[in-house]
Amino acid sequence: MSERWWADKVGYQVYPLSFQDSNGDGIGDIPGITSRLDHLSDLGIGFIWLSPVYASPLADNGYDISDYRAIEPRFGTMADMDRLIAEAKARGIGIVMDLVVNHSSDQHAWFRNALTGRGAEFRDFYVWRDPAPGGGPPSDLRSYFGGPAWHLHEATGQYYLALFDPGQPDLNWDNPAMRAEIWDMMRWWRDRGIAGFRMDVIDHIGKDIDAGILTDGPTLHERLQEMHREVLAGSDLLTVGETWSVTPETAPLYVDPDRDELHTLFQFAHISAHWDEAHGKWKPLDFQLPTLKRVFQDWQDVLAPFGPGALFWSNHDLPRAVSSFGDAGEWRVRSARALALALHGLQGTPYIYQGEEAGFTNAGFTSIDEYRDVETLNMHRESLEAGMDEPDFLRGAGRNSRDNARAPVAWEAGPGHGFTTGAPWIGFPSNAEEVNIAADRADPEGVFALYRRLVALRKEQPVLVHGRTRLFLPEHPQVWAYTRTHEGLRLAVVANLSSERAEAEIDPELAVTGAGLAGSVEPRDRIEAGRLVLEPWEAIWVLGA
Ligand code: TEU
Ligand code: CA
Repeated sequence: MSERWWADKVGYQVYPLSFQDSNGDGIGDIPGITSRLDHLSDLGIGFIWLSPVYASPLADNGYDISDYRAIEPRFGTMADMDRLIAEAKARGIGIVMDLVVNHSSDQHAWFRNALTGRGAEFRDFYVWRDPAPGGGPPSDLRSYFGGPAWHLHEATGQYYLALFDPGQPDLNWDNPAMRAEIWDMMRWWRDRGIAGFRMDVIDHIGKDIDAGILTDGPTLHERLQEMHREVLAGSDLLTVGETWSVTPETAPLYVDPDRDELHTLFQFAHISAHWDEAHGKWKPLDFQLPTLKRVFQDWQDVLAPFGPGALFWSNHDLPRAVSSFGDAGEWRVRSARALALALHGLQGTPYIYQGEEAGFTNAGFTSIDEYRDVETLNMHRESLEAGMDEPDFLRGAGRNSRDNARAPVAWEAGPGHGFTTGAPWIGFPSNAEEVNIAADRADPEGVFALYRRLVALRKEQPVLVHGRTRLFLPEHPQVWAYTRTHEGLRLAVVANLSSERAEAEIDPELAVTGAGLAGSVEPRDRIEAGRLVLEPWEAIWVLGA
């Protein structure tokens, strides 16, 4: 198989609402993104994953689309979008669009038509069911955002399905006319010159709702193969599916190239491993490094035969990397650097979430009034109704609410932080005066400087693209150590992911002498067998034979 264009590239996620405002309304927009392309080009990234900018009432910040072929006016115009694609391309940066097709908005023309009667032209584009025999919803299925997943439409006497917000009715993937519309829309975007699709909750499109099967349903892979035939075949579009449900057993079904489905996946095992079984992310568990290492290594092994997987610490649904996995206080900069070294040494395509390249922390919100996220606000209401007390909920939200990473990017110190000249739609992180892009970029030992180096190294060193990953010291509670080997070269990655000094016994097969490619503290050019002492959050990359 010939090498894919993204094999040695790093991706960068832009969350448009919070990246850069260009007109003072407090909402990030497309001209704002275009105006910041030089920052991304300095970083060296190969593509942007752009969270949704389509027409939308923004009930779920754009993951509720009312017109797939229009741009939300609050984000700009189609001409702005074309200009972003062209200006990015001129800098060697592709635009990967977010494809949100498990559901549309309830303001989409299809759904509005569907409401006009049981026989309406687009009625069957959505999932309708009669009430249960004794009345009430067809099942007791709950929405991911809280509350029931079935919503009664009184005028037509049936319930529609919405697995997320009631404003996000699920599309009916069993309807071939609906699928034909989606393929057509995807071809339309493909032909505008985009670089790929990130596919929102794509593991849900084969659901069998009457059997209670939401993910990995009976028709999922058939549908993905149809999508490949209809849209992707013959193109060099990058496809990455968001699949919370994927397991090591089911992953090959999506990414085995012989099956013609997707190139790669976002899987979340390293995230959900730290959530409480019953309360999920609202009661986060303490971070356990041995668990994290095992999960990452398993996925390295699973995906190695199929091409690069996706690597990430954070995204717009998750807290900030340094707040979850690092030390957001005393060791903020150094721990952000160590986390970058630990992740970017792995096999796969790293994704940087906006602001991560400057070591941004969680938002630091302390009152429910500061939150905007529909999931957080619903869970707040439900948790309090269920007897949780307010401070307890706010503690969980402070760690894991989606708004932690949705606070606007602070580009500089001072009012508006270079993000807006107006009032931002959600508050800045509480430390934005000190923690911002300009302050970090001014520091040659800052987070950005290291990210830029790691992005460049991926293009220079084939071992980073092709090397097989081998884990050492799996039970060590502080140190993550692995090697990547390729054509007689060995890259050793050794990272102390803790705020205390660490000691480790280095195996001869982990030891290496050669070039110190990068480090979070002083670079070292060798790792000797025997006892090694690492400073807090010290991480090193050493390349040798
Ligand atoms: O997220 C999928 C999803 O399941 C999330 O709601 C996730 O469970 C949660 O955020 C983690 O607690 C995707 C998008 O990334 C998210 O922003 C959307 O809200 C969601 O789909 C619906 O489109
Ligand atoms: Ca704006």
